[in-house]
Amino acid sequence: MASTETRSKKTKKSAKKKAAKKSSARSGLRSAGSITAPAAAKKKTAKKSPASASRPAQWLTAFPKDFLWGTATCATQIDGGDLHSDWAKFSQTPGRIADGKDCLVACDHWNRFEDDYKLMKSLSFNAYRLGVDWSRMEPRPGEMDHAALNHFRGMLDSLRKKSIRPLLTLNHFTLPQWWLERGGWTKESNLENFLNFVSYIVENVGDLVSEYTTINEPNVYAMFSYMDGLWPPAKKGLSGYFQSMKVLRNMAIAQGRMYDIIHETHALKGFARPYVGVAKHVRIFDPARPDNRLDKDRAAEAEYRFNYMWTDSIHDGRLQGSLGKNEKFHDGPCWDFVGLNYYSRDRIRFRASAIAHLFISQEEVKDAPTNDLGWEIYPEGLYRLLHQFHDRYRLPIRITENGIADASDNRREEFLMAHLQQIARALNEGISVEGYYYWSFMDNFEWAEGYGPRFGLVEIDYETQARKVRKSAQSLKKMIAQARKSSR
Ligand code: IFM
Repeated sequence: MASTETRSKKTKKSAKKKAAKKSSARSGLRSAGSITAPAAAKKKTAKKSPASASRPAQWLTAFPKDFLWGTATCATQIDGGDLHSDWAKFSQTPGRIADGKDCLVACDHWNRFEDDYKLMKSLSFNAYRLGVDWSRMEPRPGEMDHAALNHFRGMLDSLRKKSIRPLLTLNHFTLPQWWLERGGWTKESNLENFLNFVSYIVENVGDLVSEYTTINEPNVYAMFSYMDGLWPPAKKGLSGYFQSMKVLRNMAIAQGRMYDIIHETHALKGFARPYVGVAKHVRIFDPARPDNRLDKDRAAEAEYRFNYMWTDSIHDGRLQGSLGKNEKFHDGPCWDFVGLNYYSRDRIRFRASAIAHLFISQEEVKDAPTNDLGWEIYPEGLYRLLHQFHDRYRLPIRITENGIADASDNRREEFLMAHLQQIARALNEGISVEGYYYWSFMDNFEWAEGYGPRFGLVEIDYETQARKVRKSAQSLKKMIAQARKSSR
């Protein structure tokens, strides 16, 4: 929650400090990785990275044969060509995007998907989390674009032919501009439009996909769009805060309805049994001053509100915390698996002036490695969160996003290794982790930050649209091969 407050400030600062930070960030990450690595892994990785070792590193044996090795993307961030979304309009508004560029072309993936999927296959991935934009499918209310649907079916079919299992995200921030103008997620009465789109998609592609992440990062959307004014419709202040709670409440209600629609449609149409989760952005919240009572209290509040309030609601089928008064909206849990998007840790400090943020502020990272955006790199956080979510919900877990903005590609291999080691550690302790989807397959449009941050395993030259596989992607390919070779 508090991360937003300092995100844009940190981006600017990190650009200035980037060169100076690079070397310390690298060594810091190395130590973070080895501090948190299982003892056996420490020995193996001390001299040689597992990517270059001839014998598989011990920790890679933790990954089961059927583990899903994937990457993740989002339609708006890579596709291009969708003129009817709120982001098409917002990104063309002067002053909204850091580099002044819009998302109208992005990586032109909509036209280049076949080549991109071939590249994906060549890197050994067997899973892919992708999105479909509602604004592309229903550009005007009630007018479905059947040609766009057929094109999208072609994309799914191409994945199927390559034995890459799709995990489909039904809402990844972007909305049709017409729906936003009706009030978007703030009005419960609007949900009918969204659910019609969901039924349409599931009925028409359910033969090609059976795994869904319904909504991507509900909290991040509510925060950036309604509390911090950084994303459309750019609301903020106290009234924005109250609207953000309505957004989260309506998204939880939508989750219940989507869960039923997907399961019922698949049964009715004789499609494969579906598997439904969410992609939830989760963070570690630690007190900035470990012994300070107020910091500890605010860190616990941030953790509950950001990590758990929404997921507790969809797990119980009752609206919890600021989302409602425990009203029932669904018969029991409305997810089959937990999807975690993990990037970083926030150090939380009590701040009397942060009224609209419930006195929660985020301390700048000074003593730890960071990515190009200034986000702390903290691999052990993934292990801690895997334990917390496992203990709380007892459901299978997928890491639906985890990645690093690293334009130089100097830190990505170590980042991957350090985080995968934390997953191995959890697997060895009996936690069911089914898959890992690196964010992102390719560089892309990073929302209000524009095209600056480079998260991709594949580098994009936006002038020519040329794709170049990064060195770290080849290292990950080797890790996957070794894991497969050695898995139990
Ligand atoms: O690019 C985003 C994505 O859309 C949602 N999760 C975090 C990523 C990196 O910021």
